[in-house]
Amino acid sequence: VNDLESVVAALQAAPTVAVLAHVAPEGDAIGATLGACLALREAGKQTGAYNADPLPPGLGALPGVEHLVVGGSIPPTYGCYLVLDTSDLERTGGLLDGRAADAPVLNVDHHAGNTRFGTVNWIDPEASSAGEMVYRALRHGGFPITPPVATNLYAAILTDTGSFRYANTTPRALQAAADLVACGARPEEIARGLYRNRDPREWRLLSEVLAGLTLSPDGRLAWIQITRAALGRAGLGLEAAEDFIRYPRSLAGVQIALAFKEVSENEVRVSLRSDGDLDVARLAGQFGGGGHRNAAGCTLAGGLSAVRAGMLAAAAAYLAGSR
Ligand SMILES: [Mn+2]
Repeated sequence: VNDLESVVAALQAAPTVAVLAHVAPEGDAIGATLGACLALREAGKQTGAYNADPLPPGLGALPGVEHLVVGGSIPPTYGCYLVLDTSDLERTGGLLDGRAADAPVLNVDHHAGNTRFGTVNWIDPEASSAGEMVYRALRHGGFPITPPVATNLYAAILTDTGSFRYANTTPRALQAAADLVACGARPEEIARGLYRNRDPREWRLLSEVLAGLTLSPDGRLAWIQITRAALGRAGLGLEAAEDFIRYPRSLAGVQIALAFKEVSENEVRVSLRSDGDLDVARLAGQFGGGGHRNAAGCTLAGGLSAVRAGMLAAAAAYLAGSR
């Protein structure tokens, strides 16, 4: 019995399943959560979808999003917990704290650094996304893939492959996406929901953030910062800046892009992006974080300028060592 089969068997056996994913969620976390939740519900199970943090813009149109419970805790009535896209227990944001001791935790994730915190652990770093893994589990278990399920899983794959542009755009990812379209996912509608459904305040925040875009003297590092003050002026939360890192990343010659997000006066969340062999998960790991080779993050205690200086020095040292 392999890990995929153990997950499928546990899902088939469980009458009640709580589905959740990591804090500061994006399209993969939420699409995989809702896709799994709706499919299990369709199969006659009592399910619930949970996340510790508010949704970033663009995800409000996903089918079933009205069922998602944000913040708070999960009622202790579930017999099984399906945790998606979450590399370690801490990144559930405490959602598992009230669970019954005998309820299995199914850990389904594609982060290579996953800490295997589950009762069953199915970790596949080759998978493009948690959405692709949920798709494989549903197919393997003969669960129904209705149009709303397909829509969520397609949105998950679309998000984590950068709209089928990143190195994880594998034959398997594309085959899953093709099958999901055959099951009723509508690519044009999903892309419009994710990328063309924006609030003007986001672009006002973006313009302020991009005004501060900075490159290292050698042009290999680029970074932005999202301050509490700028968020306050825009009237938005940090989740609005979730994908701003794409702009420093898109610059010619930039090998590592960073976004410094001021969570509070004394806490900064850092997002990192790279291409090819440059492993920003290792870099984030030096600061207690993790992620994928080309997309990672960490949270540091300290003020914005101190955190930024320390992180940029580490990134420069890493680049110097990899020349
Ligand atoms: Mn993911």
